[in-house]
Amino acid sequence: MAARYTLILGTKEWSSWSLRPYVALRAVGAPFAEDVIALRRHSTSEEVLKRTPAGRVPVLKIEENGKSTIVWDSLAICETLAERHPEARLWPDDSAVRAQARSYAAEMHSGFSDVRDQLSMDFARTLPSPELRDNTKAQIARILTAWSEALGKYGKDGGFLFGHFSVVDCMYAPVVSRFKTYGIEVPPSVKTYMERIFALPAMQDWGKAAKAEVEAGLA
Ligand SMILES: N[C@@H](CCC(=O)N[C@@H](CS)C(=O)NCC(=O)O)C(=O)O
Repeated sequence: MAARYTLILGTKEWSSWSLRPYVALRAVGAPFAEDVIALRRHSTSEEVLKRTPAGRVPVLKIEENGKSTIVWDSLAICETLAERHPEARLWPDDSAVRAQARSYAAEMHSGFSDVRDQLSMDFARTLPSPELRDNTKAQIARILTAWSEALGKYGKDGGFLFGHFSVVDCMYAPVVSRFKTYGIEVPPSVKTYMERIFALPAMQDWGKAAKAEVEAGLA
């Protein structure tokens, strides 16, 4: 019997980390349930801790053969999905290219703290850019260089960072949203890439849900 997946997420308007495995799961095409926890509430940490001792979302619950497993951390979830669904080709086939792709994903996962801090994800909103610190500007420049290089080298066949849609696109999807929200200037090739990401049904659906949260006063 197929595994039952439940993705435990934070408020979609804000939860940049949750967006990554969401777009990965949608790319895999397996059905999944959602359990959305309201962030920035008194109850948030208690609710998250009920589901994972790590105290952070996202979490993927996998129920299979009478057993239930949880996977926490956005990159660990993307890795797990890539391994369980090789047909989705969430990592490039070629091992040297895959090593590059892993480097891009890891660079995002462990870095760009000023971008995260100053340009926090607010998916359905358009906001004025704050006065950017030098570190933030340098990190934006690095992201734009990395994207342009990947698109130039690997993007031709498919238009995503490594051509075919991959974990790297999942890891950077929240940055695509941040750049749009705050009107960050990007070169034309990156603009086209951002439009391609926004056109994904997964991003469209996430956007509708985020807008509904904003309209309901939940975010
Ligand atoms: N490294 C983690 C970071 C996850 C993280 O920081 N999640 C935030 C929400 S986006 C969280 O769970 N916050 C819990 C809280 O605010 O109590 C990952 O990539 O999954």
